[in-house]
Amino acid sequence: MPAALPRLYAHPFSSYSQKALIALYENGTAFDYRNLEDPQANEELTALWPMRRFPVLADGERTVIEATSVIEYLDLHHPGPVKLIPADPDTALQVRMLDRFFDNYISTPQQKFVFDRLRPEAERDPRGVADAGAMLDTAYAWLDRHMAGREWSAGKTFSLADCGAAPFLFYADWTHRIDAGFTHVWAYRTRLLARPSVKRAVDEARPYRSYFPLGAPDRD
Ligand SMILES: N[C@@H](CCC(=O)N[C@@H](CS)C(=O)NCC(=O)O)C(=O)O
Repeated sequence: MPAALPRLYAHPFSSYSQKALIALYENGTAFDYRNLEDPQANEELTALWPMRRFPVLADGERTVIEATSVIEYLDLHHPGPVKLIPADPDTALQVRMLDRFFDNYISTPQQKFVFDRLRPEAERDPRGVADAGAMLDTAYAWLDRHMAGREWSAGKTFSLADCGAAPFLFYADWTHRIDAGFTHVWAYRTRLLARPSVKRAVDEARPYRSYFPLGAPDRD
């Protein structure tokens, strides 16, 4: 009997899900998409990971939480032609560092805006949202300098770091606009969106744009 495919618990509109999906699409990895639109998939997710944050990958006896770890796991156990974690240890270190940058300083403040909007008005945190906006501005400015002369965010090839950068910069601009003066960030965001794996993830998420709590703009 052929081995069961790894199962990815994910939602097409979720940025962290897209991060893992882009890695799967890059390598054409076969997987069972447990789309969280399905209540049954939600029940399975709760049983696997009580935190209920997604994506989660289940592969045989293994459960892998956290999008970064999902991509590291795929690289190790289901490798394909595209090496998302470079073989050279020092380049891999740079990739992991940039991956942390995109999670902590682009996605985390972006999610602050979204989670805050989902709260009842009386429980909102305007100071926290203002701080998140300031963090995004600092992160955009740092990234603009970092991306000068680069095609991808770490090393010379598309990597784990770019898998996260794509959805995070996509939604970050919807949430708290990237200043037009940050030309290197804009060129990078455009390059990411032209990548077939990213384009596919963005297209699959289109039917769910009404879910964006801040109101999806009519672009991208
Ligand atoms: N640290 C997690 C974050 C995952 C995350 O925040 N996922 C969001 C969707 S983009 C989620 O699970 N939202 C549901 C919730 O917060 O209950 C990772 O890297 O995978």
